[in-house]
Amino acid sequence: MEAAVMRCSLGRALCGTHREDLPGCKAVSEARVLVINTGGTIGMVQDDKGLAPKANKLVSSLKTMPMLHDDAYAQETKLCNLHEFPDDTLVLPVSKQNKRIFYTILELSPLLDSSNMTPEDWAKIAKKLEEHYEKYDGFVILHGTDTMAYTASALSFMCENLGKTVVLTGSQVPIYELQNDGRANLLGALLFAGQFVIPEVCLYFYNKLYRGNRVTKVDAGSFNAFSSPNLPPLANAEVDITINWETVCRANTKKKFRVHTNMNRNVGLLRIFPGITAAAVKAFLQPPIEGIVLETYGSGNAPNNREDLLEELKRATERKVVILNCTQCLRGSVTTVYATGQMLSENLRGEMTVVPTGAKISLRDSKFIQVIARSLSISCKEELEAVRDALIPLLACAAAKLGDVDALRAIAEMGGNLSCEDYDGRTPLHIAASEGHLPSVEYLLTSGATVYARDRYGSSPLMNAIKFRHIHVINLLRETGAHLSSHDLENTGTILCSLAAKGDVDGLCAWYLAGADLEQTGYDGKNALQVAEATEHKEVLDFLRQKQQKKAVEDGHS
Ligand code: ASN
Repeated sequence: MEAAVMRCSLGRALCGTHREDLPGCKAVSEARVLVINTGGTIGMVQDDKGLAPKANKLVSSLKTMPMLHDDAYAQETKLCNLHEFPDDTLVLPVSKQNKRIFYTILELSPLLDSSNMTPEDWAKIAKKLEEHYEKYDGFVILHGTDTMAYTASALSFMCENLGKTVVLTGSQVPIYELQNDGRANLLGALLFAGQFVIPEVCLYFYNKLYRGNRVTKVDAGSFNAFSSPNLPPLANAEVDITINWETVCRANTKKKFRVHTNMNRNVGLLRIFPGITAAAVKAFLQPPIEGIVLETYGSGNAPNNREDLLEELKRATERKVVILNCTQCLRGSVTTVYATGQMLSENLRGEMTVVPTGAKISLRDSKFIQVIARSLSISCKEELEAVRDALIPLLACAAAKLGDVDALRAIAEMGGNLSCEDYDGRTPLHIAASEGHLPSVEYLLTSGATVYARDRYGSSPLMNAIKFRHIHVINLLRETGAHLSSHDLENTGTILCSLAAKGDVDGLCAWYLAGADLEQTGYDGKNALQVAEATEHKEVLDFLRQKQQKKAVEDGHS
């Protein structure tokens, strides 16, 4: 047992790789997911009044399900004590994509049937996301199906500059029953949250990943309970997982993630129907109502022979009630908006279907793609797209290596996804960060590149910038919300000591700016300052002492 512990810690201290990279182990990368359990049928049991949520039962039950918990591996990790996992952490078997996903279950209290949920509960969930945002790679929210689409939609607007995957899921039948949809839904949600950076609030159900603010519950009696009639799913998980990357909505920002929990409850939904009375509309629009979504016919039509109705709407707008016109149809959209206020006309989180205006650069316009298409005798659109998708990661990574912003822009205009990965899972942002090309990093961040991408070696763009000591890039990535993960931090103490021993101030400074704690100890219990004192590197000593004093002052203030 001792030998096993030693072998693991030594392997970790020496090369900072994952435990399954040790001799005789398969190279596997790791991810951590937080599962926030809010309730819903997935965790319900039958009591004398019917199905009701049952607290403190899910974790112990999941531990008995091999597809959702690899117990043998969990025992081994405990033995090696490599991670400081919170209680209630489970681990999936290694995925097809060679990922090991650890997930921790955070149970809210009380667990709710989602019919009982209110905006206060949405705020509670959003605050949990904010609190744990840096500690996890992705998030799953277990939720009842009845109002899951409402919560998903609300959360999508409450989460600003989201950079990580958030997936809501649940089930129609409790996970404890023999034939249920909970196991597959939870597994699928974990695989998306742990393996892909889809920076949206999504809803996963019956093999499909939907945009949270486009989905609706359509079936009370089928496992295939949700639909997103006006937007194709973001991804399908069947034999293979296919992600519709072009549809994925990105924050395109250099700003950090934040949540908004201040909600206005004085809003309502008014559906027009033949014969609706002006009195009903008037009553609905009375103070304190401040905004309504008006569900009209077809492409935004309402009776034009009903002066009485229009009069009530007009009076309401005069009182500054915001009225948003929305169609009752499942597909298509309205052509005009009655009255818009604040940011209602702006597409904030992909909630609107944007019809492209003006000339659009087509794939065929690209000289480069044309030449390749001709030499490969390609003519149809699908084949052209396949060529583009195969070439773009290489072209974009090459442009990032050169720091060629114009080339990156041209690739984006061709319809290329600048968050694409090369054969090593490296994105253009990884490459630009490694090279220290600040303008390219800046351009990529404002064009949807994610700071949370990890290559096949588990490295993030921030880790690459640290490695090559690109201070400005580190600062910019940090501004955008990049942070060291708990996995990155596992070996930091030893790395800092080794930099101190070598007198490498730039290296120490890079780690410091990236958010590392300079006082972290290495494998032998010493910290970088103690090593610097022993090796007498003056510059390193000055730097570390100065930072130590700064920290003491800050701690004194807090
Ligand atoms: N009533 C349940 C809920 O929404 C329905 C479900 O989860 N299938 O919590």
